[in-house]
Amino acid sequence: MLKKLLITGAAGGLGRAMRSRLGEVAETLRLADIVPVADPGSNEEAVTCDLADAAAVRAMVAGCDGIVHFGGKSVEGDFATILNANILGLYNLYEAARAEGVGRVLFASSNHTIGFYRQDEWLKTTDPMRPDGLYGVSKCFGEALASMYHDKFGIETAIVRIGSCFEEPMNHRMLATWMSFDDCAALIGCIFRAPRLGCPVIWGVSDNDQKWWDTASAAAIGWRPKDNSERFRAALDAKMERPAKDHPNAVYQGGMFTQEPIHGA
Ligand code: NAI
Ligand code: 15L
Repeated sequence: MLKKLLITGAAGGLGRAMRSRLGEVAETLRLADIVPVADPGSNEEAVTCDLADAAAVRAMVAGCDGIVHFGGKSVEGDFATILNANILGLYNLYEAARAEGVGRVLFASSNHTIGFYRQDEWLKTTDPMRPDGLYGVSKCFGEALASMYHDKFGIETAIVRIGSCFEEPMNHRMLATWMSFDDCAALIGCIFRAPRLGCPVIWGVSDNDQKWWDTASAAAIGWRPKDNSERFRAALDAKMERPAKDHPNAVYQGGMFTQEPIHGA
């Protein structure tokens, strides 16, 4: 069990969902975000911190023995925002981890590192990246940064390419990309309990009937996702039309992100 686990982006969707599920991973959770984190409990500390502020990030990391990095811009946006939150912010985080001797990180990467692959393609973690926008490119940078800090300084990172981690899939594409909150929490437990981690890329996806990604690298650390999006299919069919076969949500793994403009250009 960790003494103190830092969760960045703790006020966001995943941070809020994971808070109550990580009691067996760490004695204390340090919950950090650029916006105030609500209602810290007796085993929680709340920290307000902009990832772009190197000194504040160093203070946020000090005293922690693991990091779950959810913080940053989580969808497509203008380059200045992505640059500060996801590129400078991640550099600041790894420099702080190095200075403070934190040895293990979960980096929340994304399926948007490979979003321009088509949905009839089966991917391994070793296939070349095909980002679908500036957000995806920032996650490609993050994966490369994590790899460098592992090779140069021995900091271990689980690079988790999350599909769609929400309460339930919100459209037909997400039947293939969905990861349940419980599977995500179990994955975090496996990452911080593994005797040796290294720097694997792991597809963050549940055991869905429909999927596009080879999850073997997750099995190596003992993660066996249990949920399956199939139970939501009938309700989705009743709620919305399936996308036409030439619609981006039916063609590309990254769905509509492939159609986003370059914001602010
Ligand atoms: P979210 O947008 O709900 O949460 C991100 C949090 O980061 C927010 O609370 C925001 O205030 C904080 N943040 C933004 N800029 C910041 C900065 N400069 N300094 C400090 N904090 C900052 O996103 P969500 O859904 O919780 O995702 C968490 C992470 O997982 C993100 O990095 C996202 O890219 C990644 N991810 C999530 C997926 C999902 O389906 N939920 C899918 C793929 C990746
Ligand atoms: C992501 O990377 C986003 O953070 C999340 O909000 C979803 O859009 C997800 O990908 C997805 O592709 O469904």
